[in-house]
Amino acid sequence: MPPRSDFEEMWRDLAPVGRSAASGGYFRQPWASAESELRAWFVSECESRGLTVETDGIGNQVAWWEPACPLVEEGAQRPPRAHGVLTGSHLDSVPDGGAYDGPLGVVSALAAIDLLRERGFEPIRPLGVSVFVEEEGSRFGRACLGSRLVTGATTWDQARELRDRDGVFLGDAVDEAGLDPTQGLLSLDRVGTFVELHVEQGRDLVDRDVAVGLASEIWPHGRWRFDFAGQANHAGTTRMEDRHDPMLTYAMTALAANKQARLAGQRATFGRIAVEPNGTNAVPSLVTAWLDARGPSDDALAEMVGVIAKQADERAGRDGTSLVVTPESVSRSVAFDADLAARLAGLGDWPVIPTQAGHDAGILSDAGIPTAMVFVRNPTGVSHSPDEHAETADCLAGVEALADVLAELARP
Ligand code: HGY
Ligand code: MN
Ligand code: MN
Ligand code: MN
Repeated sequence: MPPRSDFEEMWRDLAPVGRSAASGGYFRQPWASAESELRAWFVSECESRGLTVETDGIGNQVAWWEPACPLVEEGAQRPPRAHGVLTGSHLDSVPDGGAYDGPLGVVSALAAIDLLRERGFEPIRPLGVSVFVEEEGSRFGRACLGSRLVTGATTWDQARELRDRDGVFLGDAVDEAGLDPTQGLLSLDRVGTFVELHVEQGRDLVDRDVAVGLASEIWPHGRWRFDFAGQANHAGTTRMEDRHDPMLTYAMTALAANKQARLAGQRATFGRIAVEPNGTNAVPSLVTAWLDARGPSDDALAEMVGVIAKQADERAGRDGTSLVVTPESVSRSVAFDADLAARLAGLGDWPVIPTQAGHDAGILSDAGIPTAMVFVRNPTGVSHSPDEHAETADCLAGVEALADVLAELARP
């Protein structure tokens, strides 16, 4: 098998597929037409390497490079079950997101396999490349939905009732994408270790002036739905003192959240805001907003969100509005396997740094699979934006590092 095309050619092939027709930015919406093109892109890249792709009932994908002479331990009849090494990331994005968050991990995994083959590497453990769907939770609001379903952290019965902003049920969206959930989900039985390469979403590596790093932990983070209800009314004839305006309660809550996050050295962001009725000359009756909050420990995060919700409730009391807060997809802190991180960091003397971004790697780690993350320098640290970027030289350094990590994990 001749070495496949290089990283840059794959990157050029992928970009137009991921670019959304509407916004021109990167919005790869799970279970929409563009995403089936992404699934087809992944299949073609794998098959051109002689790797057979398995696509599960909701669109998660995995392709394995099977060893010619598999590792069979002393006295055993067959290789141990969980002895495969899996690497990969996601191809979906936030609305108008960046090109690197997700796709860099998938393209680098394929390029790392090319590189290992060029080096004449022969795996004695299966080496897999994976793509999990709906990692961003941009469509159905549940982050890492694909990997949560595969590990059982979320069940299909819980997930199928999720609805997107157009009211489409997840079950229907999956059907419309031509997928069949009854055929089951990817099995991780053979996965001994998982490694996700990702563009850094922050400035730690650029501040250290290094191209590659490993992850020590993922901050706890989550999403809380805030429903502010008031009284719809006329924007002109209703005196200010007679209003019960949920937009005011929301605005004061957003202010309070920003203040609390600054005071606590944490993160708090309101997004995905829906206003009903969303007119210019009507006081709305309902404002729904999702709080994305993140902190250095589970307790600190819970305490900050508690203060924000309490202050929001007090504000609602003053505004004559009401508030319901619903926690959604809260992820506890993830501490990656420290010995594994130290062993892999030693391969290139790479720093081991925390991240405040959630990843499928966190979900697999929570499921008990030894997991590591390789970060590639982001010169500005900007992410979840078309300005997200990584220099090609750093991306290629990431591919080299990932190849070294996979070789280290795949040896006896
Ligand atoms: O939102 C996150 O933390 C990640 O980028 N999915
Ligand atoms: Mn090509
Ligand atoms: Mn992201
Ligand atoms: Mn990501």
